[in-house]
Amino acid sequence: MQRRGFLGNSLIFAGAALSWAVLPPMSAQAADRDLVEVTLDARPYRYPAVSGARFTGLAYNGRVPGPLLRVRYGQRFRARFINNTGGLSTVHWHGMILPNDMDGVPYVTQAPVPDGGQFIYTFKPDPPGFRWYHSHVGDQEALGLFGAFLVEDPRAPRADLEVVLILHDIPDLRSLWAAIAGTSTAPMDAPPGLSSNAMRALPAMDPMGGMSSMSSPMDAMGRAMKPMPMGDAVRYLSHCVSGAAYPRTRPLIVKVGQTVRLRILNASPTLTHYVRLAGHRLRVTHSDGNPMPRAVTVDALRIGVAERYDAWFEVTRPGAWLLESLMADVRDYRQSVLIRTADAADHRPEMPPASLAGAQLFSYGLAGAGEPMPGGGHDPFGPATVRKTLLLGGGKPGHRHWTIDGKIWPDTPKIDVRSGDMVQIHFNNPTDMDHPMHLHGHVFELVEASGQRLRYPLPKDTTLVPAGSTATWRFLANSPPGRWVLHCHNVVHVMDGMMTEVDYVRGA
Ligand SMILES: [Cu+2]
Repeated sequence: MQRRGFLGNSLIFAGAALSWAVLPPMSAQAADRDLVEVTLDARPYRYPAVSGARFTGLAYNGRVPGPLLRVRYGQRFRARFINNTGGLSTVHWHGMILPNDMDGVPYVTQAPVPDGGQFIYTFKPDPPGFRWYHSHVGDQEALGLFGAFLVEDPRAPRADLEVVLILHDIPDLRSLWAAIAGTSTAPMDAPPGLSSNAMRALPAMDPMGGMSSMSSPMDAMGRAMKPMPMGDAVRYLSHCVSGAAYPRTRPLIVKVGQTVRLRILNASPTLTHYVRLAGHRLRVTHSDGNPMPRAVTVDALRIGVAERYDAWFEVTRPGAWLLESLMADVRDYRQSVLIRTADAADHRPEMPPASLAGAQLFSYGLAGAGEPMPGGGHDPFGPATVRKTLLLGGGKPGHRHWTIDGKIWPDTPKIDVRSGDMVQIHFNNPTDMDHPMHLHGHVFELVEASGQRLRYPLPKDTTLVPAGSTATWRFLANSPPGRWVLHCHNVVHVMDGMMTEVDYVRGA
Protein backbone atom coordinates (compact mmCIF):
# COMPACT_ATOMS: atom_id res chain seq x y z
CA MET A 1 0.00 0.00 0.00
CA GLN A 2 1.21 3.44 -0.79
CA ARG A 3 1.79 5.81 2.08
CA ARG A 4 0.85 9.37 1.45
CA GLY A 5 0.21 12.36 3.56
CA PHE A 6 -0.51 16.04 3.53
CA LEU A 7 2.11 18.38 4.89
CA GLY A 8 1.16 18.90 8.50
CA ASN A 9 1.76 21.91 10.68
CA SER A 10 5.27 20.75 11.42
CA LEU A 11 6.21 21.22 7.78
CA ILE A 12 4.32 24.35 6.83
CA PHE A 13 5.29 27.40 8.78
CA ALA A 14 2.38 29.65 9.43
CA GLY A 15 1.85 33.28 10.08
CA ALA A 16 3.34 36.63 9.37
CA ALA A 17 4.82 36.78 12.86
CA LEU A 18 7.23 34.06 11.80
CA SER A 19 9.48 36.23 9.74
CA TRP A 20 11.82 33.39 8.87
CA ALA A 21 11.75 29.63 9.27
CA VAL A 22 13.97 27.41 11.39
CA LEU A 23 13.93 23.89 10.07
CA PRO A 24 13.71 21.03 12.52
CA PRO A 25 15.04 17.73 11.19
CA MET A 26 12.40 16.09 9.06
CA SER A 27 10.36 13.67 11.14
CA ALA A 28 10.78 10.00 10.32
CA GLN A 29 7.09 9.90 9.50
CA ALA A 30 7.34 12.76 6.99
CA ALA A 31 10.51 11.38 5.45
CA ASP A 32 9.00 7.92 5.07
CA ARG A 33 6.09 8.91 2.84
CA ASP A 34 6.13 8.19 -0.86
CA LEU A 35 4.10 11.25 -1.72
CA VAL A 36 3.90 14.75 -0.30
CA GLU A 37 0.70 16.62 -1.12
CA VAL A 38 -0.02 20.30 -0.72
CA THR A 39 -2.74 22.73 -1.68
CA LEU A 40 -1.76 26.19 -2.84
CA ASP A 41 -4.66 28.65 -2.90
CA ALA A 42 -3.75 31.99 -4.48
CA ARG A 43 -5.94 34.97 -3.70
CA PRO A 44 -5.84 38.70 -2.87
CA TYR A 45 -4.11 39.51 0.39
CA ARG A 46 -3.70 42.56 2.56
CA TYR A 47 -0.17 42.63 3.94
CA PRO A 48 0.04 42.81 7.77
CA ALA A 49 1.64 45.69 9.67
CA VAL A 50 4.83 43.69 10.25
CA SER A 51 5.57 44.01 6.52
CA GLY A 52 6.14 47.74 7.00
CA ALA A 53 3.83 48.64 4.12
CA ARG A 54 0.16 49.20 3.50
CA PHE A 55 -0.23 46.99 0.52
CA THR A 56 -2.78 44.69 -1.04
CA GLY A 57 -1.22 42.03 -3.19
CA LEU A 58 -1.63 38.29 -3.65
CA ALA A 59 -0.70 35.36 -1.41
CA TYR A 60 -0.56 31.58 -1.42
CA ASN A 61 -2.53 30.21 1.54
CA GLY A 62 -2.89 33.62 3.15
CA ARG A 63 0.76 34.38 3.80
CA VAL A 64 3.73 36.06 2.10
CA PRO A 65 6.01 34.31 1.44
CA GLY A 66 3.86 31.28 0.69
CA PRO A 67 4.25 28.08 2.73
CA LEU A 68 7.73 26.62 2.93
CA LEU A 69 7.54 23.36 0.99
CA ARG A 70 9.84 20.58 2.08
CA VAL A 71 10.39 17.10 0.68
CA ARG A 72 13.01 14.42 1.03
CA TYR A 73 14.89 13.77 -2.21
CA GLY A 74 13.16 10.80 -3.82
CA GLN A 75 9.66 11.61 -2.61
CA ARG A 76 7.00 12.46 -5.15
CA PHE A 77 5.22 15.79 -4.88
CA ARG A 78 1.69 16.78 -5.79
CA ALA A 79 0.29 20.30 -5.53
CA ARG A 80 -3.33 21.20 -6.07
CA PHE A 81 -3.19 24.79 -7.28
CA ILE A 82 -6.40 26.77 -6.79
CA ASN A 83 -6.52 30.08 -8.60
CA ASN A 84 -8.59 32.73 -6.86
CA THR A 85 -6.41 35.65 -7.95
CA GLY A 86 -9.08 37.26 -10.10
CA GLY A 87 -6.98 36.67 -13.23
CA LEU A 88 -5.01 33.96 -15.00
CA SER A 89 -2.23 32.24 -13.07
CA THR A 90 0.30 29.37 -13.05
CA VAL A 91 2.97 28.05 -10.66
CA HIS A 92 6.60 27.72 -11.77
CA TRP A 93 8.98 25.46 -9.77
CA HIS A 94 12.21 27.39 -10.00
CA GLY A 95 15.42 25.35 -10.24
CA MET A 96 13.57 22.06 -10.63
CA ILE A 97 14.25 19.55 -13.42
CA LEU A 98 10.79 18.17 -14.14
CA PRO A 99 8.46 17.17 -16.98
CA ASN A 100 8.03 20.17 -19.27
CA ASP A 101 4.24 20.27 -18.88
CA MET A 102 4.69 20.79 -15.10
CA ASP A 103 6.94 23.84 -15.54
CA GLY A 104 4.15 26.40 -15.24
CA VAL A 105 4.87 28.80 -18.11
CA PRO A 106 1.60 30.12 -19.53
CA TYR A 107 1.03 29.49 -23.26
CA VAL A 108 4.39 27.64 -23.48
CA THR A 109 4.06 24.59 -21.21
CA GLN A 110 0.39 24.87 -20.24
CA ALA A 111 -2.76 26.89 -20.73
CA PRO A 112 -2.93 29.41 -17.88
CA VAL A 113 -5.30 28.44 -15.08
CA PRO A 114 -8.43 30.64 -15.26
CA ASP A 115 -9.73 32.47 -12.23
CA GLY A 116 -11.70 29.98 -10.17
CA GLY A 117 -9.90 27.07 -11.85
CA GLN A 118 -7.52 24.43 -10.54
CA PHE A 119 -4.45 22.63 -11.82
CA ILE A 120 -2.58 19.62 -10.43
CA TYR A 121 1.21 19.82 -10.55
CA THR A 122 2.88 16.50 -9.92
CA PHE A 123 6.55 15.52 -10.22
CA LYS A 124 9.50 14.06 -8.36
CA PRO A 125 11.44 17.08 -7.04
CA ASP A 126 14.95 17.04 -8.50
CA PRO A 127 17.77 17.85 -7.95
CA PRO A 128 18.13 18.10 -4.16
CA GLY A 129 18.75 21.55 -2.75
CA PHE A 130 17.19 24.94 -2.21
CA ARG A 131 14.54 25.61 -4.87
CA TRP A 132 11.55 27.94 -4.89
CA TYR A 133 8.20 28.45 -6.54
CA HIS A 134 6.35 31.45 -7.88
CA SER A 135 3.68 32.60 -10.29
CA HIS A 136 4.86 32.93 -13.90
CA VAL A 137 2.07 35.30 -14.94
CA GLY A 138 2.59 39.06 -15.27
CA ASP A 139 3.49 40.86 -12.05
CA GLN A 140 1.89 38.28 -9.69
CA GLU A 141 5.21 37.22 -8.20
CA ALA A 142 5.98 40.86 -7.32
CA LEU A 143 2.57 41.03 -5.60
CA GLY A 144 3.47 38.13 -3.27
CA LEU A 145 3.03 34.80 -5.07
CA PHE A 146 6.30 33.11 -4.14
CA GLY A 147 7.73 30.72 -1.54
CA ALA A 148 10.71 28.49 -0.76
CA PHE A 149 10.92 24.79 -1.67
CA LEU A 150 13.56 22.60 -0.03
CA VAL A 151 14.46 19.23 -1.52
CA GLU A 152 16.46 17.64 1.28
CA ASP A 153 19.14 15.08 0.71
CA PRO A 154 19.28 12.94 3.87
CA ARG A 155 22.93 12.14 3.13
CA ALA A 156 23.97 15.80 3.11
CA PRO A 157 25.50 17.23 6.30
CA ARG A 158 23.13 19.25 8.45
CA ALA A 159 23.98 22.29 10.51
CA ASP A 160 22.99 22.62 14.17
CA LEU A 161 20.54 25.29 13.08
CA GLU A 162 19.03 25.44 9.60
CA VAL A 163 17.28 28.65 8.62
CA VAL A 164 15.51 29.82 5.46
CA LEU A 165 15.59 33.59 4.84
CA ILE A 166 13.71 35.14 1.94
CA LEU A 167 14.64 38.70 0.97
CA HIS A 168 11.81 40.47 -0.79
CA ASP A 169 10.73 44.01 -1.52
CA ILE A 170 7.21 45.41 -1.65
CA PRO A 171 6.85 47.57 -4.74
CA ASP A 172 5.02 50.83 -5.16
CA LEU A 173 2.64 49.50 -7.81
CA ARG A 174 2.30 52.73 -9.75
CA SER A 175 6.07 52.87 -9.98
CA LEU A 176 6.22 49.20 -11.04
CA TRP A 177 3.67 49.72 -13.78
CA ALA A 178 5.41 52.94 -14.86
CA ALA A 179 8.65 50.98 -15.04
CA ILE A 180 7.03 48.34 -17.21
CA ALA A 181 5.69 51.14 -19.42
CA GLY A 182 9.21 52.63 -19.55
CA THR A 183 8.20 55.89 -17.92
CA SER A 184 9.48 55.53 -14.35
CA THR A 185 11.53 58.30 -12.78
CA ALA A 186 12.39 56.35 -9.62
CA PRO A 187 16.09 56.34 -8.79
CA MET A 188 18.16 53.22 -9.24
CA ASP A 189 19.17 51.54 -6.04
CA ALA A 190 22.90 51.00 -5.70
CA PRO A 191 24.72 49.42 -2.78
CA PRO A 192 26.98 51.68 -0.75
CA GLY A 193 30.74 51.67 -1.05
CA LEU A 194 31.40 49.17 -3.79
CA SER A 195 34.81 49.34 -5.37
CA SER A 196 35.08 51.18 -8.65
CA ASN A 197 35.56 47.80 -10.27
CA ALA A 198 32.24 46.54 -9.02
CA MET A 199 30.65 49.90 -9.68
CA ARG A 200 31.25 49.42 -13.37
CA ALA A 201 28.07 47.44 -13.07
CA LEU A 202 26.25 50.70 -12.48
CA PRO A 203 27.50 53.25 -15.00
CA ALA A 204 25.72 56.59 -15.26
CA MET A 205 23.55 57.38 -18.24
CA ASP A 206 24.43 60.44 -20.23
CA PRO A 207 21.53 62.76 -21.09
CA MET A 208 21.47 61.52 -24.67
CA GLY A 209 20.63 58.04 -23.48
CA GLY A 210 23.97 56.53 -24.38
CA MET A 211 26.38 54.78 -22.12
CA SER A 212 28.78 56.92 -20.16
CA SER A 213 32.26 55.58 -19.76
CA MET A 214 32.63 57.22 -16.36
CA SER A 215 32.37 55.05 -13.31
CA SER A 216 29.80 56.25 -10.81
CA PRO A 217 30.93 59.18 -8.67
CA MET A 218 31.28 58.73 -4.94
CA ASP A 219 30.11 61.25 -2.38
CA ALA A 220 32.19 62.50 0.54
CA MET A 221 31.24 59.44 2.59
CA GLY A 222 32.54 57.13 -0.10
CA ARG A 223 29.03 56.07 -1.02
CA ALA A 224 28.06 55.78 -4.62
CA MET A 225 25.97 58.72 -5.68
CA LYS A 226 22.75 57.76 -7.34
CA PRO A 227 22.98 57.52 -11.10
CA MET A 228 20.61 59.44 -13.36
CA PRO A 229 16.99 58.31 -13.18
CA MET A 230 16.39 55.27 -15.32
CA GLY A 231 13.45 54.39 -17.48
CA ASP A 232 12.63 51.26 -15.57
CA ALA A 233 13.59 51.60 -11.93
CA VAL A 234 10.98 50.66 -9.34
CA ARG A 235 10.27 52.48 -6.08
CA TYR A 236 9.75 50.25 -3.04
CA LEU A 237 7.47 50.70 -0.03
CA SER A 238 9.29 48.25 2.22
CA HIS A 239 12.18 45.79 2.28
CA CYS A 240 11.33 42.53 4.05
CA VAL A 241 12.89 39.32 5.29
CA SER A 242 10.32 36.53 5.02
CA GLY A 243 7.34 38.82 5.39
CA ALA A 244 8.53 41.28 8.03
CA ALA A 245 10.53 44.51 8.07
CA TYR A 246 13.03 45.25 10.84
CA PRO A 247 12.61 45.76 13.77
CA ARG A 248 9.53 43.56 13.43
CA THR A 249 11.54 40.62 12.12
CA ARG A 250 11.74 38.01 14.85
CA PRO A 251 15.22 37.53 16.39
CA LEU A 252 17.04 34.31 15.61
CA ILE A 253 18.30 32.84 18.90
CA VAL A 254 21.57 30.92 18.59
CA LYS A 255 23.87 29.13 21.04
CA VAL A 256 27.62 29.38 21.42
CA GLY A 257 29.20 26.46 19.62
CA GLN A 258 26.44 26.10 17.05
CA THR A 259 27.00 25.94 13.31
CA VAL A 260 24.26 27.86 11.51
CA ARG A 261 23.28 27.42 7.89
CA LEU A 262 21.37 30.25 6.27
CA ARG A 263 19.61 29.45 3.03
CA ILE A 264 19.01 32.85 1.51
CA LEU A 265 16.73 33.53 -1.47
CA ASN A 266 16.45 36.86 -3.23
CA ALA A 267 12.78 37.02 -4.28
CA SER A 268 12.91 40.74 -5.07
CA PRO A 269 11.14 41.84 -8.24
CA THR A 270 14.19 43.82 -9.41
CA LEU A 271 16.85 44.45 -6.73
CA THR A 272 20.22 42.78 -6.32
CA HIS A 273 20.88 42.38 -2.59
CA TYR A 274 24.17 42.67 -0.70
CA VAL A 275 24.01 40.77 2.59
CA ARG A 276 26.39 41.10 5.50
CA LEU A 277 26.36 39.69 9.05
CA ALA A 278 28.03 41.82 11.72
CA GLY A 279 31.01 40.17 13.40
CA HIS A 280 31.06 37.13 11.10
CA ARG A 281 32.22 35.99 7.73
CA LEU A 282 30.01 33.67 5.72
CA ARG A 283 31.09 30.36 4.24
CA VAL A 284 29.23 29.87 0.98
CA THR A 285 28.76 26.24 -0.04
CA HIS A 286 25.88 26.12 -2.53
CA SER A 287 24.90 28.31 -5.48
CA ASP A 288 21.19 28.19 -6.35
CA GLY A 289 20.94 25.13 -4.10
CA ASN A 290 23.66 23.18 -5.91
CA PRO A 291 26.93 22.20 -4.19
CA MET A 292 29.80 24.39 -5.42
CA PRO A 293 33.07 22.69 -6.38
CA ARG A 294 34.66 24.42 -3.40
CA ALA A 295 33.31 26.59 -0.58
CA VAL A 296 34.42 30.22 -0.27
CA THR A 297 34.40 32.48 2.78
CA VAL A 298 33.40 36.10 2.26
CA ASP A 299 32.52 39.26 4.16
CA ALA A 300 29.34 39.87 2.18
CA LEU A 301 27.11 38.10 -0.28
CA ARG A 302 25.90 39.51 -3.56
CA ILE A 303 22.57 37.86 -4.42
CA GLY A 304 20.96 38.63 -7.76
CA VAL A 305 17.22 38.38 -8.29
CA ALA A 306 16.09 34.71 -8.02
CA GLU A 307 19.51 33.47 -6.88
CA ARG A 308 19.97 31.40 -3.70
CA TYR A 309 23.05 30.84 -1.58
CA ASP A 310 23.72 28.55 1.38
CA ALA A 311 25.86 30.56 3.82
CA TRP A 312 27.26 29.07 7.03
CA PHE A 313 28.75 30.61 10.16
CA GLU A 314 29.82 29.49 13.63
CA VAL A 315 28.66 31.07 16.87
CA THR A 316 31.89 31.43 18.85
CA ARG A 317 30.87 33.90 21.56
CA PRO A 318 27.78 35.36 23.20
CA GLY A 319 26.43 38.49 21.56
CA ALA A 320 23.91 40.17 19.26
CA TRP A 321 24.51 40.87 15.59
CA LEU A 322 22.48 42.26 12.72
CA LEU A 323 22.26 40.46 9.42
CA GLU A 324 21.51 43.17 6.88
CA SER A 325 20.91 43.75 3.26
CA LEU A 326 22.75 46.97 2.55
CA MET A 327 20.68 49.59 0.78
CA ALA A 328 21.80 52.61 -1.20
CA ASP A 329 20.22 54.70 1.49
CA VAL A 330 22.39 53.76 4.44
CA ARG A 331 19.64 54.77 6.88
CA ASP A 332 17.41 52.07 5.50
CA TYR A 333 18.04 49.09 7.76
CA ARG A 334 14.63 47.49 7.51
CA GLN A 335 15.80 44.41 5.67
CA SER A 336 17.53 43.00 8.71
CA VAL A 337 17.33 40.13 11.17
CA LEU A 338 18.74 40.22 14.68
CA ILE A 339 20.82 37.14 15.48
CA ARG A 340 21.72 36.76 19.14
CA THR A 341 22.49 34.37 21.97
CA ALA A 342 19.80 33.93 24.62
CA ASP A 343 21.72 35.91 27.23
CA ALA A 344 22.20 38.92 24.94
CA ALA A 345 18.62 40.20 24.93
CA ASP A 346 19.73 43.55 26.33
CA HIS A 347 22.78 43.94 24.12
CA ARG A 348 22.87 46.66 21.55
CA PRO A 349 23.32 44.66 18.34
CA GLU A 350 26.59 44.92 16.50
CA MET A 351 25.96 46.44 13.07
CA PRO A 352 27.84 45.44 9.96
CA PRO A 353 29.78 48.26 8.29
CA ALA A 354 27.38 50.50 6.39
CA SER A 355 29.57 50.34 3.31
CA LEU A 356 30.90 47.51 1.20
CA ALA A 357 34.17 49.40 0.68
CA GLY A 358 37.05 47.05 1.35
CA ALA A 359 34.76 44.06 1.94
CA GLN A 360 35.50 40.76 0.31
CA LEU A 361 32.32 40.36 -1.67
CA PHE A 362 31.06 37.07 -3.08
CA SER A 363 31.49 37.16 -6.82
CA TYR A 364 31.49 34.48 -9.48
CA GLY A 365 35.15 35.19 -10.19
CA LEU A 366 36.06 34.69 -6.53
CA ALA A 367 33.97 31.54 -6.05
CA GLY A 368 35.07 30.02 -9.34
CA ALA A 369 38.74 31.07 -9.12
CA GLY A 370 38.46 33.20 -12.23
CA GLU A 371 41.55 33.59 -14.36
CA PRO A 372 42.28 35.47 -17.55
CA MET A 373 41.05 33.79 -20.70
CA PRO A 374 43.82 31.98 -22.53
CA GLY A 375 44.87 33.68 -25.72
CA GLY A 376 45.41 32.07 -29.08
CA GLY A 377 41.81 32.16 -30.24
CA HIS A 378 40.90 28.58 -29.34
CA ASP A 379 37.84 27.95 -27.22
CA PRO A 380 38.85 27.42 -23.58
CA PHE A 381 35.68 25.58 -22.57
CA GLY A 382 35.94 22.42 -24.62
CA PRO A 383 33.81 21.13 -27.45
CA ALA A 384 30.15 22.06 -27.79
CA THR A 385 27.61 20.90 -30.37
CA VAL A 386 25.41 23.98 -29.96
CA ARG A 387 26.89 27.44 -29.51
CA LYS A 388 24.86 30.60 -29.27
CA THR A 389 25.62 34.19 -28.37
CA LEU A 390 22.70 36.20 -27.03
CA LEU A 391 22.89 39.99 -27.19
CA LEU A 392 20.95 41.63 -24.34
CA GLY A 393 19.58 45.04 -25.26
CA GLY A 394 16.91 47.67 -24.91
CA GLY A 395 15.91 49.73 -21.90
CA LYS A 396 16.17 53.10 -23.55
CA PRO A 397 14.34 55.71 -21.43
CA GLY A 398 10.80 56.20 -22.65
CA HIS A 399 10.73 52.82 -24.37
CA ARG A 400 9.28 49.67 -22.99
CA HIS A 401 11.36 47.03 -24.69
CA TRP A 402 14.09 44.82 -23.25
CA THR A 403 15.44 42.66 -26.03
CA ILE A 404 17.42 39.56 -26.96
CA ASP A 405 19.20 39.92 -30.29
CA GLY A 406 17.12 43.06 -30.87
CA LYS A 407 13.81 41.22 -30.60
CA ILE A 408 11.16 40.89 -27.89
CA TRP A 409 9.27 37.79 -26.85
CA PRO A 410 7.80 35.85 -28.66
CA ASP A 411 9.86 36.97 -31.67
CA THR A 412 13.23 36.35 -30.01
CA PRO A 413 15.46 33.73 -31.71
CA LYS A 414 15.04 30.29 -30.12
CA ILE A 415 17.87 27.89 -29.33
CA ASP A 416 17.21 24.45 -30.80
CA VAL A 417 18.94 21.52 -29.10
CA ARG A 418 18.79 17.75 -29.33
CA SER A 419 19.07 15.39 -26.38
CA GLY A 420 22.76 14.77 -25.78
CA ASP A 421 23.96 18.10 -27.15
CA MET A 422 26.62 20.00 -25.25
CA VAL A 423 25.21 23.53 -25.28
CA GLN A 424 27.20 26.71 -24.76
CA ILE A 425 25.38 30.02 -24.38
CA HIS A 426 27.30 33.27 -24.21
CA PHE A 427 25.61 36.47 -23.01
CA ASN A 428 26.80 39.87 -24.06
CA ASN A 429 25.22 42.68 -22.04
CA PRO A 430 26.16 46.14 -23.31
CA THR A 431 23.14 47.68 -21.50
CA ASP A 432 23.44 49.76 -18.37
CA MET A 433 21.62 47.30 -16.11
CA ASP A 434 22.42 43.87 -14.68
CA HIS A 435 20.28 41.04 -16.01
CA PRO A 436 19.64 37.99 -13.79
CA MET A 437 19.24 35.42 -16.58
CA HIS A 438 17.39 32.21 -15.70
CA LEU A 439 16.98 28.92 -17.61
CA HIS A 440 14.09 26.63 -16.72
CA GLY A 441 14.45 22.89 -16.26
CA HIS A 442 18.25 22.73 -16.14
CA VAL A 443 21.25 23.20 -13.89
CA PHE A 444 23.98 24.73 -16.05
CA GLU A 445 27.61 25.48 -15.31
CA LEU A 446 28.71 29.09 -15.27
CA VAL A 447 32.10 28.79 -16.97
CA GLU A 448 32.87 32.43 -17.72
CA ALA A 449 31.94 35.62 -15.87
CA SER A 450 32.93 39.16 -16.83
CA GLY A 451 35.67 37.93 -19.14
CA GLN A 452 37.21 35.51 -16.63
CA ARG A 453 37.29 31.78 -17.17
CA LEU A 454 36.15 30.02 -14.00
CA ARG A 455 38.49 27.23 -13.00
CA TYR A 456 35.68 25.90 -10.80
CA PRO A 457 32.47 26.36 -12.80
CA LEU A 458 29.45 27.21 -10.64
CA PRO A 459 26.35 24.99 -10.89
CA LYS A 460 23.39 27.36 -11.18
CA ASP A 461 19.99 28.08 -12.71
CA THR A 462 20.26 31.89 -12.61
CA THR A 463 23.23 34.22 -13.08
CA LEU A 464 23.65 37.93 -13.08
CA VAL A 465 25.04 39.19 -16.33
CA PRO A 466 26.44 42.52 -15.13
CA ALA A 467 25.97 45.76 -17.02
CA GLY A 468 28.59 46.16 -19.72
CA SER A 469 29.79 42.61 -19.23
CA THR A 470 29.46 38.96 -20.21
CA ALA A 471 28.71 35.46 -18.93
CA THR A 472 28.90 31.98 -20.48
CA TRP A 473 26.91 28.87 -19.58
CA ARG A 474 27.45 25.26 -20.53
CA PHE A 475 25.10 22.33 -20.03
CA LEU A 476 24.41 18.89 -21.36
CA ALA A 477 20.95 18.81 -22.93
CA ASN A 478 19.59 15.88 -20.95
CA SER A 479 16.46 17.33 -19.39
CA PRO A 480 12.99 16.07 -20.30
CA PRO A 481 12.18 17.24 -23.82
CA GLY A 482 10.08 20.32 -24.35
CA ARG A 483 10.23 24.10 -24.47
CA TRP A 484 12.33 25.53 -21.65
CA VAL A 485 12.16 29.29 -21.36
CA LEU A 486 15.27 31.37 -20.77
CA HIS A 487 14.61 34.87 -19.49
CA CYS A 488 15.66 37.78 -17.36
CA HIS A 489 14.21 37.43 -13.84
CA ASN A 490 13.85 41.18 -13.35
CA VAL A 491 10.05 41.41 -13.54
CA VAL A 492 10.16 44.62 -15.56
CA HIS A 493 12.58 43.19 -18.10
CA VAL A 494 10.76 39.89 -18.63
CA MET A 495 7.42 41.66 -18.96
CA ASP A 496 9.05 43.97 -21.50
CA GLY A 497 10.17 41.08 -23.68
CA MET A 498 13.54 39.73 -22.49
CA MET A 499 12.74 36.04 -22.91
CA THR A 500 13.56 33.22 -25.32
CA GLU A 501 13.50 29.40 -25.28
CA VAL A 502 15.78 26.39 -25.34
CA ASP A 503 13.72 23.95 -27.41
CA TYR A 504 14.37 20.23 -27.63
CA VAL A 505 13.82 19.15 -31.23
CA ARG A 506 13.73 15.61 -32.56
CA GLY A 507 15.89 13.89 -35.11
CA ALA A 508 19.39 14.29 -36.41
CU1 LIG B 1 17.06 42.09 -17.08
